[in-house]
Amino acid sequence: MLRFNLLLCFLFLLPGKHLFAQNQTGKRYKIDRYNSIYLPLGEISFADKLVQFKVGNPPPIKKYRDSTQCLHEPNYRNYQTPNFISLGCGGTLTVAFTDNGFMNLPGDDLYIFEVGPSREAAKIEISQNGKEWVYAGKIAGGKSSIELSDAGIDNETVFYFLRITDLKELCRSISAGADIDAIGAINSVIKLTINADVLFDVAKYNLKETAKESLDSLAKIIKKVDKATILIEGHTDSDGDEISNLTLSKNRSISVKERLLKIFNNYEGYDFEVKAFGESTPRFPNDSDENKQLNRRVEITVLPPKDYYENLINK
Ligand SMILES: [Ca+2]
Ligand SMILES: [Ca+2]
Repeated sequence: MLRFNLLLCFLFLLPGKHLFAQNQTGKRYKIDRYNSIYLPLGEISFADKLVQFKVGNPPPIKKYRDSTQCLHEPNYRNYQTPNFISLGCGGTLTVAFTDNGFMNLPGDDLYIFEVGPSREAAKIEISQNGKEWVYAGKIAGGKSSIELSDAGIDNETVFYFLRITDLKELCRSISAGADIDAIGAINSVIKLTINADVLFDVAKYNLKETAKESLDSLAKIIKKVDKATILIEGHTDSDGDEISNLTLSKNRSISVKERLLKIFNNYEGYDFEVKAFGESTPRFPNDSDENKQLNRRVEITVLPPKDYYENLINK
């Protein structure tokens, strides 16, 4: 046991370039006997919480009705082993992503691990908040990937909820309805927003002493992935003039980047991008102190690494 602890200490002391023993976040998952799909942010990319399951009619037999079987990484073995959930004819499954979100980025954005001998059709809808839903596409005839551009989804919104509705194509089998093993977001992201007041004094861009703690805990979340583009976006409220707000948000974003670089000890798996918005993109109207405080913020988005997209283009 002591030796094990010593080893752990040693791992933590390794210099930044070896923040991770090896790059391994991005993972390839089998989708059938011959094919696989690569998820650039790996394990976190899957839906991890069941929101609601409304079994269809007729329903599947009982052993195929365990709704938690659609969560986390895929683990389908064969049709006899109930490692998946059958929706039943017209059934609906709603899930949430808790340690990641997803968005429309280049290439396919979602992959539904629909399993079993027959590939049933299903409608996919997505939501930011679990209340308002937008149509995202359809899986049918063995096509299980979703390109959000095809449904006219913008490339800024981060979504956290997904709903699958069986389209009643195959209703008679013992596993009636679409059979879902896992729900993966190819274009997974981790979006973190910090209130600027936590990090900076009014009109200043050097980090407060107390900011370090917040950025340390933020860094821990980022470290769930070992290779990524980290986008840092600074925003202010509307007090003061536009140009100085733009400069302030830029300088603040750079301060955050520099601090993160230091925490990560210049680890080379992360590429940083900084964008300044000043007061141009408030989240709320700047009409109360409370709203202004919410508008003063730094948004950090962890995105799949650049080389993933370069490989997509070269394909
Ligand atoms: Ca997840
Ligand atoms: Ca896309």
